[in-house]
Amino acid sequence: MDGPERIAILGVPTEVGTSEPGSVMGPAALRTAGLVRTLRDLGHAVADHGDVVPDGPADAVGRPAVAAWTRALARRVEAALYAGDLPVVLGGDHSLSLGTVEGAMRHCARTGRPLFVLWLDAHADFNTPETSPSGNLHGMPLAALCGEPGLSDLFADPGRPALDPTRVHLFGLRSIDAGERALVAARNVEVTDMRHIDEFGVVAPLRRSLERVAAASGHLHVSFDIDFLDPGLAPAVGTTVPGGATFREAHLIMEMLHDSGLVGSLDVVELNPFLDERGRSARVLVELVASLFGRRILDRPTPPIAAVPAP
Ligand code: B3U
Ligand code: MN
Ligand code: MN
Repeated sequence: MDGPERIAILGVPTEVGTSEPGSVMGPAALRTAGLVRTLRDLGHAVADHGDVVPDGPADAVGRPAVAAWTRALARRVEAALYAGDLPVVLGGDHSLSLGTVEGAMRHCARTGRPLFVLWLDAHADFNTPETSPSGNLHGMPLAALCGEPGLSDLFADPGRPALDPTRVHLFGLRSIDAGERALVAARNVEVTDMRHIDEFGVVAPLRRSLERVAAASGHLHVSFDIDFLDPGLAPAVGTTVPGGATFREAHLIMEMLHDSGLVGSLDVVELNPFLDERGRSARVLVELVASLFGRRILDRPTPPIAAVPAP
């Protein structure tokens, strides 16, 4: 991401993956909070493509409904990437990432670039129908994408290649179910949990990850679940988990992502405006997305570790 970007905004007003109603209003709230204007003011060419329409009967529920969104969104994301745009997908619950990532994977298959996924989230979203305590599909997208059995009906192409779990980085984890803990370990998913962030900060683990993507000339997809943030900062979320990222931590992550130039697609998910306080959470998200797209305090990137003054 050097200089102005062509950004394609895609709204995905879905809440079929969760039992808490309200995230269907997420795209509208992010637009109301000024997301499009803010990105334009930073000099980017922003096209708001409106809301995606699910590919199937309007009254679908459960897994067929999730699959209908996945099919429609995967096509739109693939087309945006093919056109040279950077898709910014506004959710909607986290099951929509099935579509963003399937679309990005198709694009990567064409370009030959490996896909890496940075999953900013309080949760692992690595449940399967067997391990899930809730049955909610927004707790399963990563397991599905990484090819765990029993979830292939959620994709446009049930025979699609799986996402390599060793190229997935869970960042900000602080709530994980027993079954998904075992799966995440067995599949060698990279994990930076909140304890690690408390002990060592966000810079070292993120930098290591970004260096790996850069060395492989990879496409980095960032999936930003609002519950990555502390609920005191962003209360508009159905499944709040205390002890999340501060504004300063999240802000630095966004600045480092921008400076890396590696981000090829972005989801902003799980904003539930019905639970917000006077638009506070939506505004925080817009601020953070602005930092990811180049808003900075002074014109200086994070220095290399060697240049950081010794304590
Ligand atoms: N792990 C739990 C809770 C959860 C996952 N993602 C969200 N909540 N947002 C589950 O239901 O799978
Ligand atoms: Mn999530
Ligand atoms: Mn979450």
